[in-house]
Amino acid sequence: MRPSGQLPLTGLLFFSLIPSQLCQICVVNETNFWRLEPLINTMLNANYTKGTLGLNVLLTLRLVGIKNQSLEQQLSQQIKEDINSREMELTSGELALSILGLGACENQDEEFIRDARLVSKLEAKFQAEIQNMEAHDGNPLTNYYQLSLALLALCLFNGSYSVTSVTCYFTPENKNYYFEDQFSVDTGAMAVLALTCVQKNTQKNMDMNAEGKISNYVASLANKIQAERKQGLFGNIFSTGEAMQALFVSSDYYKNEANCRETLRAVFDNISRGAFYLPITAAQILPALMGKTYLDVTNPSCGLNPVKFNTSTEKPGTVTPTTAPLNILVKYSVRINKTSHTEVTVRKGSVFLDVMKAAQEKNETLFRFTVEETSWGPYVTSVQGIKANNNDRTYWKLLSNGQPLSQGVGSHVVQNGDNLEVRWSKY
Ligand code: CBY
Repeated sequence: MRPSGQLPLTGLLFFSLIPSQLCQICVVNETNFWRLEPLINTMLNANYTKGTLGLNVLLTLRLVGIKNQSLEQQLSQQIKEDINSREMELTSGELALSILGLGACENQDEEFIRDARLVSKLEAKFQAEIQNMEAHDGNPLTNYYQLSLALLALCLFNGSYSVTSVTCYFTPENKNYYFEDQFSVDTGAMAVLALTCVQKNTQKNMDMNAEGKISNYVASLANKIQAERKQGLFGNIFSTGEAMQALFVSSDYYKNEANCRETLRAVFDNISRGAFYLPITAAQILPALMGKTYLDVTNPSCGLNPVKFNTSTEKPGTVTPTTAPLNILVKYSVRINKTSHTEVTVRKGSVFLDVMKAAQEKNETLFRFTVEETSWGPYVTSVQGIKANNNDRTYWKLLSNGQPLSQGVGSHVVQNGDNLEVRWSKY
């Protein structure tokens, strides 16, 4: 065959190898990079006291190609130490994120993944989640967001999982995709990414039945995500980055440029209002804005073409108020079967947690509570000694003026006259 005759064929082959997702990505162009700088600075200037706090950040730095060797090294070191010292306590999602971050874009940490046998340990944690569902009315040890992260990491890093379990547990009707009948966009998005990876893998084995089911799940979950669209966002601002990733790999939504413009406008608006001041929030939205998805972590082109941003090394300081601090008065209540009310005075600019502390000081019996530190800030684990429990799907729900909050107790700033509530609930 003449060499020239091969050219069109090679070209065809080349184009057929480009993942179809490439045409459907909604990405921030270089002239708008400055709008992303607050996200980068948040990640670069935060204090990472524990390995788990930096999990999403390491993954994003590598995936997006933000070169900062000293931070990368510090985070990877902390994560490894965390794995060595508290391997048994790590949840499935934490271990999955560790593998994704350590293993992203081919680097020396792969050796650690292999030597510490992280993938087989994740297989065991994934199994334990399924066993817990079997023993406790379909409730996993953690949640479906973490189960999806685990499946994604197993799929990308050649772990084993049973396709039958996947088709059985990941049906879009499963209750674990919902919290109090509300579809969880974060959860659905992570499941779409995991199932898309599985779909590509099963294609090799030609199991037509499972393949068909999984592609139906992906399509149905992508529709549910799109049904949660509100002014360009999906769910809320904190689920939008992962929802974008899911839509990149599963739908034509961003083929329409107007859809992309609408999402980016809403996201830029939130960036300028300081919505992403927690490192995890910045880390979860940035990959999508740079046109990346978590499926790219094992892509040979991962981390190539590093991006250059203008970064500052200023620690995000607290804003000094221009006027003297004022006090505000808020109502606070704890609702179990009956409701206990109080009123407390706190400084202007206080967060929900400050109100809870003030109430606790007034009446320890009624308002005592415990929190656990997470990468999202403090999570309320118990009030009046009553503890949230995943096996029963119970939790302490936060509300202000009757509306559920979209931020945790450490972030939500309260206003004068607010009616705040923590309510014993089932999700
Ligand atoms: N990550 C996880 O395991 C968390 C998964 C997640 C879907 C997560 C949101 C999404 C994400 N991107 O990480 C999630 N929340 C879950 C699963 C849960 C449940 C936790 C219990 C379980 N089974 O694991 C539960 C109980 C339903 C839940 N979230 C409760 C709450 C409320 C916490 C109140 C408290 N007791 O402190 C709260 C404040 C809602 C409320 N009004 O009560 C809440 N979650 C919020 C607001 C959020 C968002 C945080 C946004 C922010 N800026 O602080 C969230 C991003 C997140 C974290 N929850 Co939940 C969802 C959103 O608004 N988009 C894996 C791990 C390895 O990191």
